[in-house]
Amino acid sequence: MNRSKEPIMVTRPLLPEIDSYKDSLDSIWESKWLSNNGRKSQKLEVEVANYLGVNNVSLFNNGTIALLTAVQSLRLQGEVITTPFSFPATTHVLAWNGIQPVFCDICPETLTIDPKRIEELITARTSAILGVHVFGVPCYVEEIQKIADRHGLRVIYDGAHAFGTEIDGKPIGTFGDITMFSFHPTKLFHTGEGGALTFNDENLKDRINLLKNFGIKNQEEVILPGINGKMNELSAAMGLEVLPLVDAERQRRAEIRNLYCSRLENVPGVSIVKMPNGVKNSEQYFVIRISEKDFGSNRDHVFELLKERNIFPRKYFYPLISKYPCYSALSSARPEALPVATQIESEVLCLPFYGELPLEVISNICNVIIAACRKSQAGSKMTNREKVDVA
Ligand code: T4K
Repeated sequence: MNRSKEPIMVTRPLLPEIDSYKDSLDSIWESKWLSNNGRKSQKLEVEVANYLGVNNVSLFNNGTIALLTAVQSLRLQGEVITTPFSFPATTHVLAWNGIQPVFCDICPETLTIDPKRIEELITARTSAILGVHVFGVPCYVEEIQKIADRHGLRVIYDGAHAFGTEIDGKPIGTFGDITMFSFHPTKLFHTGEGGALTFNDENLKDRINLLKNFGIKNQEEVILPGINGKMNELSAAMGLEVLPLVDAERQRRAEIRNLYCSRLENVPGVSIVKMPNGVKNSEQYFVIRISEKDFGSNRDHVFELLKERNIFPRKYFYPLISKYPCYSALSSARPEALPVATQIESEVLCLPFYGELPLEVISNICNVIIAACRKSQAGSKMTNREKVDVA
């Protein structure tokens, strides 16, 4: 098993050579320009737009403030239909904008918001749909857009995990009104902390850029109640160093994913969260579900077994957002209204997934899971008498 003292985490940041980063810091020192739309962030904005294949990008200091600003920029109000299966930020940005989240169940295959359940949740107060391309798996973007068009709603996507995802060759950041990307160190592409919005409507650019800079139009006019969402130059410098490393990291992660898949594919009770046909994988997470009935024991058991071996997978996204005390009283938060999400939250497990991991470690993780399944199944086939004898 994992004999190294070094813990195996769910992810590790992709880091450039330190000397190369130091060189870019030198140029920041020389310029004495650390923030407020500096040269490095201007350059990164262009490079991110090229990588993501989008026309408009606005960089931010983190993904949460970017999403908060996206909601502001579209002047959303009332209610927004969203998924409970995500990171807290997705729903919190609605609450911070004085909007009531309305939770919609998810699809068992993609774990994204279920378009078949959206329309029944629309009321006169609904202003938008906020979907999450969770683990980089795209939402059903066509169906969602049709619903939005039928009811005059806006569409925002939380694409925190979807850097580089494409659907049939079409970049993920081109769907809906606005897409948010997170550049946190746990993300494939990162800027230390950071994020971005992408959008098709050129007219949104001024409003978004004003909102992320306190609403300052010029030294004499402040025209919107903005926030400080700007990316600083040290983060932008990190981004410029990390971006050229992303494709090789994706390739390496694809190798790791293939090994996980080949070892775990036929383990009873284990299902792998996969990209639908035609989708380019962002390689952000490797996610399995463990069905207790077929596996013989549950997700938490596997989590503990790995932890004992100094391996730390994560139960993203457990608990559901709808179970947080700040949202659980909402009628859409009732577990009966969210049967699929409620089932998934008890099954899901994100396994360690980053390029530096040796394939031997991946194999060892699979061995632990396979052995747990065999042992649990043997145990569940024993009579009670035999179980007492074994104990
Ligand atoms: N929407 C979605 C769907 C998201 O997943 C997120 C963030 C957001 C919105 C908001 O975007 P940001 O505002 O964050 O840009 C981590 C990240 O902090 C968070 O960004 C991410 N999602 C979430 C899925 O994962 P935690 O609470 O699990 O972080 P933490 O500190 O436990 O780190 C996880 C593992 O990563 C550690 O076990 C080790 C490794 N790690 C982490 C950091 C910070 C490192 O190796 N180095 C590091 O510097 O939330």
